[in-house]
Amino acid sequence: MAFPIPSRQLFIDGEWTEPIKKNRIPIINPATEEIIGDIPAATAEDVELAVAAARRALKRNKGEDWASASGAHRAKYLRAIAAKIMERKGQISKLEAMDSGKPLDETEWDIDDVAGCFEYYAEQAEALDAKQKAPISLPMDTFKCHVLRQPIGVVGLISPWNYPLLMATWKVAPALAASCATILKPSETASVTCLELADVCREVGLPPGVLNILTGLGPEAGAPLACHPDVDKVAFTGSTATGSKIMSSAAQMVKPVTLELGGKSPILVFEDVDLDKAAEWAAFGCFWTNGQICSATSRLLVHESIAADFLDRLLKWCKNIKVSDPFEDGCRLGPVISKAQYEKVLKFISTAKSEGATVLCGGSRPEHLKKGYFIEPTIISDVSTSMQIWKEEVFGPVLCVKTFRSDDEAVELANDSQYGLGSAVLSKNLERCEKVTKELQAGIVWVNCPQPCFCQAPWGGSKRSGFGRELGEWGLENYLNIKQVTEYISDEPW
Ligand code: TXE
Repeated sequence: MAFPIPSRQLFIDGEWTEPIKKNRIPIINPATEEIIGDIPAATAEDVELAVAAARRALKRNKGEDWASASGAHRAKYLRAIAAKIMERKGQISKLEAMDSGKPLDETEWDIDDVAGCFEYYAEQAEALDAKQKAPISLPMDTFKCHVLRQPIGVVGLISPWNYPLLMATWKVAPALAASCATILKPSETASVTCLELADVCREVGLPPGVLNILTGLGPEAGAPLACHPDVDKVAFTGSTATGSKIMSSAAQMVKPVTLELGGKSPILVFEDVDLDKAAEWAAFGCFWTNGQICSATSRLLVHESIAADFLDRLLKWCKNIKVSDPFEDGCRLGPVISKAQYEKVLKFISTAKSEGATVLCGGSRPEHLKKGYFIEPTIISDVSTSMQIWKEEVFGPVLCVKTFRSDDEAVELANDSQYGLGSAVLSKNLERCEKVTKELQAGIVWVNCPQPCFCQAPWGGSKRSGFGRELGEWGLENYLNIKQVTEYISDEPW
């Protein structure tokens, strides 16, 4: 489907700004492999301008600057952004589908979630006003104490391509709610809708410099942003390898970071489940968004006694998943994001085969699709814990399967991972679910479902999946400095 891609520039200090080096990066539609436009490529020089603009925004118009604006004031902007996004939902969700290859109805839901997240953080900004100066009770009545929650300052927000606008929003909305001035660096692989967010902010009159958006390559635009001495905090979502680099450069300046990195999340299917429902959940948990979700439940652990019946049903489910152009009715799986990702996923599958695993379904491009980075939903069995497919994040529609005999073995296999982001437990026995939940090494445990995500609840991982939590009130705390204020209130000498 042809849909015009607006030609945009960088967004710095409230203005469209041509990158100093004038470079641009082509946009490739992953469903057709065609170049459909381009985005500006920022470099360190543009980062300088954006950081300076953000710094000015914090201090602009003494008394009315962004850093000390009330939460109620900021909430008005956040709500206006949400409303404008909903007004432009049709256009933005189509752009997202073309840029990322996600099915159109998925991108429509994503855009609803984007608006919902801005709305939610409007409420959080208002609630922050009420929390300011809340007294802390002390054991001595000669002192009075309260806490001030103040913006951390200028923040660098580096986001990935799998939910291009939503992942950016998970950072931008709480940072603005906290009164920070922001510089967003979206992924070069899918930046189109983040530039539309810039346009939305321009239309609603967000003060200049409060949100700057720099598209560009990771090493050229992301790295100078992350290690800029005038950036007070970095929030990053992406690969563990890049997260580690960001953490190293932040460590030089003792700069706070939050890192939301990769995953290899397990889904545990116990013997007492309803087989059909559980099969549907397992398919959804791994193949939703093409498995390109950090929390994709891509390791299926199923009780040995039901494994054969369960896999039968799961294979039937997979045959019903429609792989097609994202704009086709009923599409459930579009292409993966890029040629590089396509080749990477196929390489994972061929390595699994060469290591002795069995491909039960999928494993390649569907025959009816001659162009585009499409891969059939793939299920791999005969997997051992030493195989690459068991250990490493694929970030594609590939599910690997192992069986277990006892609850303890299931938990042990589930925790056998360098990652600790998501996990799901399917069982009718809620006592067991509670016990297993406590034992799983993960930031998120879903019981009798995988993948639901609500902006009110904390999101983040442990181990090599990173640290810090996004969303909910935790997401807001990421962008606040907590200042203790203690006053001596007695007339008596101390
Ligand atoms: O990630 P990168 P890529 C995983 C997934 C995927 C793999 C590679 O397994 O296959 O990572 O994807 C910016 N300094 N996830 O290459 O490089 C980059 O421009 C500062 C999991 O896209 O980590 C982009 O904006 N920034 C994940 C962002 O970092 C740098 C989502 C992420 O890109 C940089 C995406 C640098 N040196 C991929 N280098 C999840 N957790 O959801 C790159 N960037």
